[in-house]
Amino acid sequence: MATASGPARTFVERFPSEAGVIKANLLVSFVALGIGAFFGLIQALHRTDILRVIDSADYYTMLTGHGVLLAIVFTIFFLTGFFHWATARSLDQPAVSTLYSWAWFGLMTTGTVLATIAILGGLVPNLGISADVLFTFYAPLQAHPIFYIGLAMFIVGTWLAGADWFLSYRAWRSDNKGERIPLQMFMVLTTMIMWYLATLGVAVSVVFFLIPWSLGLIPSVNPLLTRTLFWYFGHPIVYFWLMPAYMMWYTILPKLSGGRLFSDPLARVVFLLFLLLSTPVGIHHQYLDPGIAEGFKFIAMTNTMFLLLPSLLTAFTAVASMEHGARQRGGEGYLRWLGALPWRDPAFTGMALAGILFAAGGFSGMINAGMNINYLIHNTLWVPGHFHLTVGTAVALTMMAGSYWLVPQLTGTKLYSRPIGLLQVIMWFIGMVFMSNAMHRAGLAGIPRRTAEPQYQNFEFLTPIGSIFELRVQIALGGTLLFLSVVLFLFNMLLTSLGEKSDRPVDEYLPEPLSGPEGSPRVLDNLGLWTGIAVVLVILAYTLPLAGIIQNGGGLFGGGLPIPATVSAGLDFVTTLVTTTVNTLLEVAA
Ligand code: HEM
Ligand SMILES: [Cu+2]
Repeated sequence: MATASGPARTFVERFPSEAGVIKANLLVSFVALGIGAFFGLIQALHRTDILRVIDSADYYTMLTGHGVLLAIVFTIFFLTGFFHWATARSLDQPAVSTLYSWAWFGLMTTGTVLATIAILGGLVPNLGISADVLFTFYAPLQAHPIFYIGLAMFIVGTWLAGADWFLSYRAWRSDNKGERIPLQMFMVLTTMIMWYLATLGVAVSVVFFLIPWSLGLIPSVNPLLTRTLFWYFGHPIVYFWLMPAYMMWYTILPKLSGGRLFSDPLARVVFLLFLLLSTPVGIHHQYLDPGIAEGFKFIAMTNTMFLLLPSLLTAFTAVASMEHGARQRGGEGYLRWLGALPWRDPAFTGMALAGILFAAGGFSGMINAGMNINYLIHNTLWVPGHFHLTVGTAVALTMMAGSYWLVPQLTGTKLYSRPIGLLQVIMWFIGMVFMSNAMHRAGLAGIPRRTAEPQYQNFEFLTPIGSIFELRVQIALGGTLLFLSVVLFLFNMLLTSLGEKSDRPVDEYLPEPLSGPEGSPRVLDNLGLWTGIAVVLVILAYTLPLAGIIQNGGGLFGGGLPIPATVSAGLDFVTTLVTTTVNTLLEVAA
């Protein structure tokens, strides 16, 4: 880590080639944000029947574009840019090969362009290309092969990006034997290990089932299998979104507040818990799926509740670090210190507001996670209400806020306008309070998600308080504010990057934590060990459900196609192995 006496030069001066790669990643991310937000506005106005500019038949095309461009492209390109920055910065060393960095960026971008062409092709019926499969893309919905191929390229690109950071780490390690892994690097590495583990599921689904099926090489797939493989990846991707945001809350927010991170070892423990617990919980998205035994759903629920722990630890640490900062700035009292925080700084305020809405999202998430109350809100508008607070705000708003501090380091120019930045983050907060609160309430009234026409003939939705019309207006109003907020953000970023060079565009220095890694057990840095445990947990959580889905659900390819003998024998072997191990463990424990 750079120290107070350390290099005063800006990031772009020290690492010009890395800065180039990072800027390219952020550019793709922000373009996706702009297009995705525009689609979001169209949807919000359409399904509330306030303004209709598209045909209802095109709604799924928009919704797929919105989900893919925002939840996959915007977030992940931001992550790859941000992690590239964090790796170079925290190791204080350039990447091993700039050409290699451009190669993974190129692969990810090409994949994204292919998938986007497939999606937008849906708007031009004569083209014969479409991908109206939503961002969850499991069967039985089917897309044009170039959608899946693009997706596969994108994912392989992220794997190569991860390898870039591991190689940097290895180079650093050979010069720094025995030292603790710098905190940001530690966060990058644990996140990527989780990602490698999680993307295996989706890679198998895309390469072995969806691509051959969309090319007509196999006549059918087992829909429940592709769903399960999707959700095997679909829950951990939530942490792939959240980890960069957490990294900002742990390593940047304390500095913006005027203080220092409360505890470095606690941050490490949190990231390790995410590595261990993110993957063996995906079945909690499938509480209503027939074909998965209730017992497995119950196990997924229990694991999910454990997963709350690291998020609560994060909330505690973030608030403690902010309080420390406020007291450094002269804040006093039980709560009066809040007034001493730098509320005029859009980077700080955006992150703080994102944290507040994240807490609300955490509460609605607990409802989703409970196996029985989930039935109440399953597939209703409650669910988008929930995740616009989490990925749509905790992550998206933190990323935008972080950009106000990060981008000047890459362009060497000052932020174009702090007041516009401040207005932007506040607008996002207000817009989201309207949209998400109304979506939650609409969900409780039973209004379904994922439809252009959320009304049934001869049936009226009822709300205990307020009216359905009022909810529709709130969703439309909130959506409009959110869209305008994105416009302001992009405008500010564009003018920042076109601005004049400055010697010191932003204060880049990150202070050391109050409690450093020295006193913490070294086993925390033993990534091999933690990876091993994570793999075991995944095997325990998934072998039996997957075996059941394949053997009782019409085979690997559905439609009663025979399971290849080798696969079947392998499955039998692993199933027996897991059952015997679990039984032995239970006997030993009893
Ligand atoms: C301009 C701001 C935004 C607006 C107006 C907006 C609006 C909407 C609306 C109305 C829906 C529900 C559609 C339906 O179920 O019929 C939706 C779904 C969704 N939104 Fe947003 N949203 C915005 C920003 C975001 C952001 C920043 C993210 C993530 C980073 C996001 C991710 C999603 C996802 C994943 C879905 C679900 C798509 C599906 O069901 O397949 N949205 N959005
Ligand atoms: Cu989940």
